[in-house]
Amino acid sequence: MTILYGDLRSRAHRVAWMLKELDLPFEHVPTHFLDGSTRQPEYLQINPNGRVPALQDGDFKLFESLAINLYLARKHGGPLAPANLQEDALAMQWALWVVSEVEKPLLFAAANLFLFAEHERNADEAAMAMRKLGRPFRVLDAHLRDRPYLLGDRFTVADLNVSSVMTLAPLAGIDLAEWAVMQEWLMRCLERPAAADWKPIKFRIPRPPTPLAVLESFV
Ligand SMILES: N[C@@H](CCC(=O)N[C@@H](CS)C(=O)NCC(=O)O)C(=O)O
Repeated sequence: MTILYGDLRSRAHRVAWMLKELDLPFEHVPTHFLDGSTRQPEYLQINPNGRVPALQDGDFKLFESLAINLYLARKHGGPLAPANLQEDALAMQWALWVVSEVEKPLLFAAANLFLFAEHERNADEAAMAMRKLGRPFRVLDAHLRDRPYLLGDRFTVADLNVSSVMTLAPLAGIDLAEWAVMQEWLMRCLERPAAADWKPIKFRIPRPPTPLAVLESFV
C-alpha cells in the first residue's frame, strides 16, 4: 500500500498530483503542518524532519517532495518518467534547480503578498524576492522558447516538479507577464486534470520573528 502524508494545501499536493498522473491508488493521511501533527513521535518515525509530505511505499519510507516524485516516476515508468540516462540527469537538474533557485524567494514573495496575515506583509520584501527571481525566470523562459516542455515534446516529472513549486505564483497573484513563454507553460501544466484539485488556501502562515528567521526556517 502507498500512503501519502500531508495536507494537500502544502507541498504534499505535488506528490498527490504525481500519484494521480500515474493513476496509482494511495491512502491519504492529511497530516497538517501548522497544528503540531508533524512533531508527534509517530509522524517523526515517518519523516524525522517533522515536515510534510512523506511517502510510505510498502516498507519503504521517503521524504522530500521532489525526490518522492522522481522515485515514483522511475518506479512506475510511462511517459512521465525519464526515458534514458540523459533525461534522468535533466529531471534531476531541474528538480535541484527549482529548489535552489526558485522555491525560497518565490515562497518569500508569496508570503508577503498573500500567505502572511495582511498586517505582517512587507511590499519591499516581496519586491526584493521578485528581483531575485528574475534570473531563474529568464532561464526558464528562454529554455521553453524552443520546446513545449522541459525535456522536449512531452510532459514529464521534470515539468511536474518545477511547475508544482511555481504554483505559488498564480496563487499569490504574481504577475508573470514579463516571462510570457514560461507563464504559458506553467498554466498548461497546472491545468492538467491531475493537478487541478486545488483547495483554496484559507489559512495564514505565521511570520517568523526576524528577517533572518524568515530565510532560515520557513514553512
Ligand atoms: N523540502 C521539503 C520541504 C517540506 C516542508 O517544508 N513542508 C512544510 C509544509 S509545505 C512543512 O511541513 N512545514 C512544517 C515545519 O517546517 O515545521 C519538501 O519539499 O518535501
